[in-house]
Amino acid sequence: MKQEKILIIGAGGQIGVELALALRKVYGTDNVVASDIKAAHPLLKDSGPYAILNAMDANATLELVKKEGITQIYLLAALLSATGEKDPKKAWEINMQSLLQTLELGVQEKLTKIYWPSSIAVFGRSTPHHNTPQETVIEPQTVYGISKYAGELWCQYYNQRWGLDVRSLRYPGLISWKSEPGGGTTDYAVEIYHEALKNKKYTSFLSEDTYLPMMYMDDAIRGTIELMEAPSEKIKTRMAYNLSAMSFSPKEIAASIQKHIPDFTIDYNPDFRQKIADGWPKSIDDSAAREHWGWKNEFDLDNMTADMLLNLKAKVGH
Ligand code: VAH
Repeated sequence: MKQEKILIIGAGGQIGVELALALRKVYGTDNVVASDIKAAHPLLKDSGPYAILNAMDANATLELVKKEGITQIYLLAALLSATGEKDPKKAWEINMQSLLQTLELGVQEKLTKIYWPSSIAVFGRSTPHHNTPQETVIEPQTVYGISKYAGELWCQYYNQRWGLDVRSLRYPGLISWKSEPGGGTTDYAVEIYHEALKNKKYTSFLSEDTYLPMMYMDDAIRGTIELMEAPSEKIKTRMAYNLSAMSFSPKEIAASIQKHIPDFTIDYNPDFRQKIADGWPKSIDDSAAREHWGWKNEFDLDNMTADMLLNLKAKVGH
């Protein structure tokens, strides 16, 4: 069987850094080329093949795919929900053009697989907010969500029309310590840990009872690789699979932190991101992923908090 060689586009982002490190453990360092529009993230610097690549540059991407003998692409470059609302046209352009170019390249170069992340941001106010089903009313209210839903439909089209093996997950909010989030509405759930260690207080930009579906990055990375390694016949949808692990509010994550830092305090000053969060589900039904390809989360709020604080203390020496 031909050795798989993976190109990660957008390897400098919150998911990309961790996915590059994890995929290198599975496929071998030299078989995973990390790329981003900017210089290598510190965790990727001097740790394997790296290329400066603009996800919008189709020619440069094709050249790199040919030069490196790439067989799979993980396309992670995107503007997230909060950033996207500040420049809707740019968000649509980047999120959609990069995907359409990658899908087209996948057919032309006969790539074996493509991964492209979607998000629970595809759901909007008209969607049932509790235990949101895999198939339901989908009317996204942010440009990010619109681009992710449109992208899911394009992935399904390229699979049905040309047989491209493209797979996708609707990630919830992701919490990580190795890599930094960028421009998301759920970023508060990462910032709070840093602030708890540094200042023992945090001002949340979402109100105290704003429940959102969330997941620890370790689970998200493992779930992504398990999806991509599942036999094709187990993948029953080429839209994106709902994926979830837990739901919590700022008040609940603060209480989880206070079990380790008793004098930690939180207050609330909701900003424009509150309106985005209010349009999203409170909890997700991910039974399809669990039944079709065996998805199962391993982290809940309290063991995530313990792991986050332990690793952040070691990383930043609080
Ligand atoms: C965002 N972190 O906040 C992303 C995610 C479900 C949220 O897609 O935009």
